[in-house]
Amino acid sequence: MSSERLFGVKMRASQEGRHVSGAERIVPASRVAQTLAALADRALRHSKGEPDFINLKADAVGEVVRIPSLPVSTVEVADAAEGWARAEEMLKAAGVARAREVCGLFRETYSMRGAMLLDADTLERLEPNPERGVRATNMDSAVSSPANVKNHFAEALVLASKVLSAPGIVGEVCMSDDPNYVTGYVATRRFGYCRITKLKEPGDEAGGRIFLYRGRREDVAATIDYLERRAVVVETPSPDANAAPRRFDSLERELSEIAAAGLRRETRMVSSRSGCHIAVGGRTLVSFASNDYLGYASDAEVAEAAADAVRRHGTGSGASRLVTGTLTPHVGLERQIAAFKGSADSIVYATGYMANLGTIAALVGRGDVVLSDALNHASIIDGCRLSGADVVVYPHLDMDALDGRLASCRAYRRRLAVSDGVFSMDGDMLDLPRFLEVCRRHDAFSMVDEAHALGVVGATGRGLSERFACGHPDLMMGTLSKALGAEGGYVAGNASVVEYLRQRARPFMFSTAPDIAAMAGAAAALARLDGDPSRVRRLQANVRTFVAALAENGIAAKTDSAIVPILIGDECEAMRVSGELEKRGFLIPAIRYPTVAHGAARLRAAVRYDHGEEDLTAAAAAVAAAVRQHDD
Ligand code: WAQ
Ligand code: MG
Repeated sequence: MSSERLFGVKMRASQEGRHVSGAERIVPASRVAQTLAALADRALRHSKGEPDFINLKADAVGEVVRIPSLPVSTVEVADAAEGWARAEEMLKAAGVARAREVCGLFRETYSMRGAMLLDADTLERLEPNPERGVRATNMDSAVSSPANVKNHFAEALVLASKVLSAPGIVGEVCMSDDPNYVTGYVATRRFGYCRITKLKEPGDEAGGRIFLYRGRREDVAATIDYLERRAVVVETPSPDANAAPRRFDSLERELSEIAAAGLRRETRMVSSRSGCHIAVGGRTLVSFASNDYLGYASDAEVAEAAADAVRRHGTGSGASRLVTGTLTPHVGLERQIAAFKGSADSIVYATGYMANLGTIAALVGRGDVVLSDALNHASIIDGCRLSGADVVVYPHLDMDALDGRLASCRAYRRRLAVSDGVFSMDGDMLDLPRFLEVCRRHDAFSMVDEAHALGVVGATGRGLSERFACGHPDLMMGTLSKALGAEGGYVAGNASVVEYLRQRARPFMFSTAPDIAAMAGAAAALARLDGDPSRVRRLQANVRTFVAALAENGIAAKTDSAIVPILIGDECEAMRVSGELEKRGFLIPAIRYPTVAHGAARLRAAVRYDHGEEDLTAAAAAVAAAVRQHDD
């Protein structure tokens, strides 16, 4: 715009006192006349009816603030209910904890001409006139558009960009009152302007806006003054603008899409030690969320062994295992694991993830093939990808399919079949004897991940070979972080396999040796498990009690381990049920995509040896109540 004087040109039209249409522009003096004419034309042709009163005016505006337009993204939804669920999720992700209540207040805006101004945290209404609300005016786009037709999207984007640039405003929710316009939006500082394709059904005349404010009460007046009086021109930043960093935009857009799809994850801070009762956000919850099945993560004797090792060896080993990082606790633990698993040797890695990644990528490469169960853990999938070998995914637990695919893989140099022993999100178990028989017949390496089997499966917790009274796979992978309560991963096997991994597994070669406290803690826990399987028996009895209690409450669940999945399906519904359980004092997390398939969201309850019978029966009843609460 030139140095000519600028005018705010406004139109407002009504019929028998009822608001019909309104619009505004900021234009230079030379365009005031034509803009007034175009706005009058627009008022006369509004779909809501013919006005009997048209108010046109043009005021000179003071200094104009130029601001960038909010970034735009779109969420496709099937219906208005889903649209509001997404709106709520997004507000929550942007830091509005009481998003549900905010959306619940929306219908109170229907009768207002302006927007409801809410304190984002206390939900107090801050408009001086609650019947009228607060109106954002004196704004326009830097890009001129025809003034005689309404472009809902362009005008809403200008309004939202101004509103979110106002001091203290953290979000806006909007639904048009045009009965033919069902797309609405949520605008937040964090995610920008997110269009939601359906917030109401066609034909519905209801519409409104909520502005969310966070700040001091004494600054509200200045915010309203900015919204109502400050002249703002919204620019669409050109791609080569060097001012605003554009490289973060695509990240933020993707984050808003994650939130809108109900897939945002939040970390939760636990202030107590691991246990079946944990303190979260000032409350004590009965936890079904930990893999510390046997309670060794907070066992005093185990902790003392770890502390003692740190006192003797220090906090870090200062080098990789192959340089000077191999200390007594590493060697001791590797021997102990081998003895417990009945194998010749074992190798320890810093995490279970690295154990799978490093082992698979070391064992197979280009010219080899790896056959992997469709529901294997992410660390196995990533190891397969990293290896460069051809990857053949066979249907979950389908040993005939594995057999058939191995038969057509004879030409490869090496064949590796890899499966979870206990599947971490389904709790079901591999038929190990069948798996071994198929692998041997095709001379394929067999690898089984016993992360959730060690300490859980078999009369003394030794895993699948004990449970089925059969032989061992070539590579028995497991973790130190679940039933052993520490951190790390291992692979047990014969001398040549383990030696080969020491020479070839890159996470082993190129990481600093695993943490001493974790080695000593795992060793102490393993010694306890080896000496006394009573906790394993209690755990197994608890699982039976819990599954039976669920069944008594009409909830079908089954498991071969301590992981009890309760299938829900829809991601948002799973989140709702889990949230409801938390209100009732039970922490049973919802598991969603990408951990499980889209539409296969579930609750995942992990049973511990120290859950009391009362914890288990009360939790089962709460699950049933929370699931059913939805139906009414
Ligand atoms: N300031 C505050 N609130 C307002 C204003 C304003 N300037 N204008 C309208 N409202 C309130 C009022 O309560 C209306 O009932 C409600 O908002 C909706 O107004 O990306 O057309 O003019 O495609 O119907 C969204 C576009 C269009 C979404 C929104 O709003 C997209 C729209 P309407
Ligand atoms: Mg309204």
